[in-house]
Formats: sequence, C-alpha cells, structure tokens
Amino acid sequence: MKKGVTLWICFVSFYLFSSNVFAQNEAEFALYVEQLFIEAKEKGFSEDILTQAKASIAFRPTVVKADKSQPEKRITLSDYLSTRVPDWKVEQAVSLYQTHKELIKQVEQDFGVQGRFIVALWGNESNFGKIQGKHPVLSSLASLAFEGRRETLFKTQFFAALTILQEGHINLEAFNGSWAGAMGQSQFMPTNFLAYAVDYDNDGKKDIWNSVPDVLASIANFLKQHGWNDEYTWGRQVDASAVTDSSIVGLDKRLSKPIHTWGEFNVTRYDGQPLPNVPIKAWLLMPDGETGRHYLVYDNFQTLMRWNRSSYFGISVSYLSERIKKGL
Ligand SMILES: [Ca+2]
Repeated sequence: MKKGVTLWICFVSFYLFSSNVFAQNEAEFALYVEQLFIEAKEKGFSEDILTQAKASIAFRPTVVKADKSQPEKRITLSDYLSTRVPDWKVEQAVSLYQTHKELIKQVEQDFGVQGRFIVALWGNESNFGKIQGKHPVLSSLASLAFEGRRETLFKTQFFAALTILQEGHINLEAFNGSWAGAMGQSQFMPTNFLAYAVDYDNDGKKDIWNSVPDVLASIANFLKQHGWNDEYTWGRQVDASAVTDSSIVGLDKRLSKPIHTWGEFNVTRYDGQPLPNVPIKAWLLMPDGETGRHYLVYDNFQTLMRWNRSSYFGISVSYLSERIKKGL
C-alpha cells in the first residue's frame, strides 16, 4: 500500500477512535452527573438550585487534561522569584496598598495580620484580581471528580460549591475559577471559602470575585485562623553555607530552634553578622540545597505553608511582602 494511503487510513481510524472515546466519556459523564445530583438531593440542596446547576454542567476535557499534565517543576528559586515577583508587580502592589490604605488598616486591626502579607497573597494568587480563571466551577469540579484521580477530594469541593451557590454569594453565570476550581481574587477552593471567606463590606454576600474588602478580609481571616501572629514577621534570609549537617534543615515541627541558637550551627545573618538574641523559634530552610538561598523562617511561614505547601510559594509571598514594605 502506498505510504500516503496508509497514513490517511491511520488518521481516519485515529479520528474515529478518539471521537468514539470522547462520545463514550460524554455518556459516562452524564451518568456520573446524574449520580452526583442524586447525592446532592439527599444532602438537602433545594430543587431550584439543583435544576439550575445541573442544566449548567458540561464535561470539561481541558481541565482533566490540565490536571494530568501539571508540570514537574524544576526551576531554581531565583528563577521562580523573578517570574512570580517582577518589578511591575511590586509597583502595583505598592500602589494598590496606597489606594486601599484605610481598608487595609481596618483589616489589620480586625484580624491581626500585617497588610503587606495580605496584599502579597492577593498579588500572588490573582494579580490583584486580574487573573481569576474563567472555568465554570461546577463543570470543572464535576469533570475532575469524574476523572477519578482524586474523586473524593473533588466531590467534596463540588458539594461545597453547591452550598456557595445556594447561599447566594455568587450567581451561576459568574461562578468561575481556575481549571482546578480555585475561585475569585483569593483563589479559594470551595471548602476554604466556606471556612474562611468573610463578608467585610456587609452586603450579605461573601464576594471574593468582586469585592476588594471581602477579598482582603478573607485572606486575612485564613491566615488568622491558621495561627498568624502579627507581632512577628515571616523569617529572614541568612547565610547557612557553613552548615554541614543536612538533618537539621527543613520545616518539620521537631527541627525548630530559638533563633540565636542557630549561631551554634554556623548560621549567620545574610551579611555575616551574628544572629539576634531573640526568643523566636525558627526553622532552617534551604529550598535549593546548599548552593541556593538560605532562610530562617518563623511560625508565620508555617502558616503560609497551610495556604500552599510549596516552599517556593511561601518564599515568593514573603519576598513580595518585603518589597512592598520597602516601597511604602
Ligand atoms: Ca460582601
């Protein structure tokens, strides 16, 4: 057979096969959604919400694909910081801080979290609300639950999303988020929304999509509920290049020591001076090993780890908060 013909047959068979797989997925997905809504009804959601929600649901193969192809990160922390915290983001953060100065002061007082960390998280999560994701939350979560890799997790998120809808914080048309279901300017997953979102402008809605007061207070509330203490900061960059024992490095609870005792392990300030003699417990963090940047981080950094388990993320939020402080 001619090569061109073989290729053509291959192409047609592949097309038929993949469209067949897709149709099969669609049919299985429809059955799955039926089951999901039977469960939702048993949980007591109102008929009205369920009818509306169900009509809006479509299979989203793109989110499933995104879930399966999350990149294995291997860039250095320095590269990460220059991508995540470019100068323009620092400038915007400082300028927005000034714009919302009074609001931020109030949130600081009410929740006990320094404003620069709230603004840094706002910038890191959604570019201060500019990038919130346009994926319909219910369809994304149902598709991810259906796909099965983390079914229990996404089902829990799906029912939490239905609760948000039923409580009327957002309408169905505007109920959008990232492909993984992270929503609004603070990119809360639905369960975090239910636990930590705040209606700070008192309009009856926890609107993390549109209301800056609600967004900033919700971020602060998350941190506060996870143990933030505004008498302290996040940590500091240090020089730990003389540390030879890697077993003392890391964020494990058991590895904390009062900051000044780290001197006994040859850790100094970044400029080589001795560490301050203060009774703050600290962990030695070396995200890229010996050759990269070194930090002593405090309890508040552990709180940032509750937001996102990546130490690169925690350092980038901390770094942006430092740049904001400098710029104010
Ligand atoms: Ca509100």
